[in-house]
Amino acid sequence: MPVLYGAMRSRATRNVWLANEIGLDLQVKPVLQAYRLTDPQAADAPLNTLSPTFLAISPAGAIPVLEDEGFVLAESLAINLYLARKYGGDLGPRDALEEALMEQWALYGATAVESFGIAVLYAYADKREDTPAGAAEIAAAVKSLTRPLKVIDAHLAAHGHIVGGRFSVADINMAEIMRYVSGHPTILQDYPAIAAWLAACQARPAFQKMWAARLAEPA
Ligand SMILES: N[C@@H](CCC(=O)N[C@@H](CS)C(=O)NCC(=O)O)C(=O)O
Repeated sequence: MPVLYGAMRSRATRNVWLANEIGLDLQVKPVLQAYRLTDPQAADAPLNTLSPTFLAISPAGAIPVLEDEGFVLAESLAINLYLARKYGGDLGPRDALEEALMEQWALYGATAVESFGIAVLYAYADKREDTPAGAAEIAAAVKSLTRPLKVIDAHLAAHGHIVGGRFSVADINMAEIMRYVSGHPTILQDYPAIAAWLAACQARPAFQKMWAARLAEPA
């Protein structure tokens, strides 16, 4: 059985969502982000991203990490592409062209969208949106997001899904990145195709099951 080292309040959610879609028995072994603990290096600290035993598996000290039949893989989007190819049937690519497109969109989401989405999410989550620094941070992130969100909105308006005209791992990867962006209360009003697609993705039972598990984990 594949094992995922991670926490539900981390990018592991995208892997758990995919596993739920497939019906894959993915065992989640709890590893917390070190910053969530008062003393991550205390002898009785739970397994965390600074624990030597975790660093032996993942030198980058980041979650999630997958272990499958002795094969170790980091990077949440790469993990999803791997799981979809190996276990996901039609959720994965049907051919080399779809595979390339799924990689293209995952990389686009990771490089053009994710960090700005996270900046927005944290500014609101930390209630800094009305401070001068917080407002400036949000404005800068929204500006950087304008071009990629236009591209993705037009793509979804034309095709309905990220790749292949069907729901796939490419939608899960982009939807989880877009979830961070949607931490901004109004930004998606300007991108109606993204808003409709994201709502449909998040209405899926496999997302709802993942989300319930995420909410059940203490912040
Ligand atoms: N690009 C990586 C990012 C991994 C990452 O930064 N994970 C965060 C949690 S979502 C983490 O483990 N942070 C470790 C820490 O801050 O100690 C991925 O997608 O897996």
